[in-house]
Amino acid sequence: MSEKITSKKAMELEDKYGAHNYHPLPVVLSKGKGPKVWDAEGKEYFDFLSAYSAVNQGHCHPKIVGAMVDQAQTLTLTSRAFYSDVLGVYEKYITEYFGYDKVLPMNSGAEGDETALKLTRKWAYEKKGVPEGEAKIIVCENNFHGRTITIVSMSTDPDAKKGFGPYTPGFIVIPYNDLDALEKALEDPNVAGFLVEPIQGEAGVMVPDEGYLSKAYQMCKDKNVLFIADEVQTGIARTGKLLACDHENVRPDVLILGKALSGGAYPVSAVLADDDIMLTIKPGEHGSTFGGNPVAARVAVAALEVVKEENLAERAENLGRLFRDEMKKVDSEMIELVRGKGLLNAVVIRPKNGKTAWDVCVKMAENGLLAKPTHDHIIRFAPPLVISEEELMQAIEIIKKSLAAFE
Ligand code: IF1
Repeated sequence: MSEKITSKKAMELEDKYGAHNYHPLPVVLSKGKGPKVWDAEGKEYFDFLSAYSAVNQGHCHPKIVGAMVDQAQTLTLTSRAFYSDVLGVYEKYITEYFGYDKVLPMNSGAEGDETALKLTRKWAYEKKGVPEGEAKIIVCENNFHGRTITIVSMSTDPDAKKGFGPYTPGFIVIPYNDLDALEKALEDPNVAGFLVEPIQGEAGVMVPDEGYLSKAYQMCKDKNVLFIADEVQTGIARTGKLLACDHENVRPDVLILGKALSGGAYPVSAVLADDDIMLTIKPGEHGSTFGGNPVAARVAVAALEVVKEENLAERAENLGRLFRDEMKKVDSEMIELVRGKGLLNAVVIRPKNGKTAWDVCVKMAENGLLAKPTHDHIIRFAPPLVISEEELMQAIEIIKKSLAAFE
């Protein structure tokens, strides 16, 4: 297994033996460090996807890897049938870090969302007094919360949803960034929660109007409805604050984290809430074999410490502003729009001579920068937050040069 293979061979193997549920760019990665990755032939790239914002702390961060290796050599898994001497330490750390009474540890982002949905339903029956089986949760059009049956049931994306029914009932879908629609949906007394991404990632980095989150939060409060923030992608310094909700001083009732909670080292997700909500779930009612395992616990503490020690939120805020300013100055007919917050940005591409966002991404890869198109015409630019200003400027030169190739 240690023998190195060529990029060509690696792609052939994935194509032949792996399910065809992805269509990757033709780049085979074999090493990463900080904001950079290298392919099997040793070609160097800036990583402007960061595994969809999981690698905010940079690839193979020594502190995170150090914690992981140390714990892996000591104790990896106990199951939750027993206590471990690191889980409680992590739980104290993360709850104080984000300011909640309790945390429920899971592994993937989708599991975090599922946990939040179950928690919200349980709270509705036990605390709000919604009749059993009648709870509804409001979600937004073009949401992305993962891939489980229930989560695709809330989806409005045909690729994610079609062919996977029958679907889980109990959701009300409203347009994103539409407070009137929210107000109307909140009239239903059986509504238990409003699940929202503070910035819609998969939809193409859709930033809502200023005030949307704070007003939505207040409207939920007025109706005794839980405000549930999916910060799996936006959270942990990516948008220039610790949480994207912090931009509007909103404290979600239920907070979902994933991805960068491990710095990309390990699947770690979490749901945070106060006792009144979290304690409605009792022993035996929810959990997972790996959730909160010792390696995950150590990795998450290290990943969160790195965010503070290296001022990643502030870096994202400043470098993000620089990125958007520089991109707005680029003279290319193919740039229709630049938007985003912190280092979660998107450029909307105007196709030219049949060349689309995909072609631009292929060209950028040739020139040493990796990014991924979403929805045909949008390119997401989200480098690790540890990227230096000098490196960011180098990366911007690559983007300019790549766009110029289509002029
Ligand atoms: C894939 C998108 C990003 C998420 C939010 C929960 C999850 C995600 C807000 C689920 C996951 C991923 C999954 C990844 C692609 C990616 C993605 F393009 F599909 F939408 F990031 F923008 N909530 N997003 O963004 O987390 O279960 O995957 O750990 O390949 O599906 P997960």
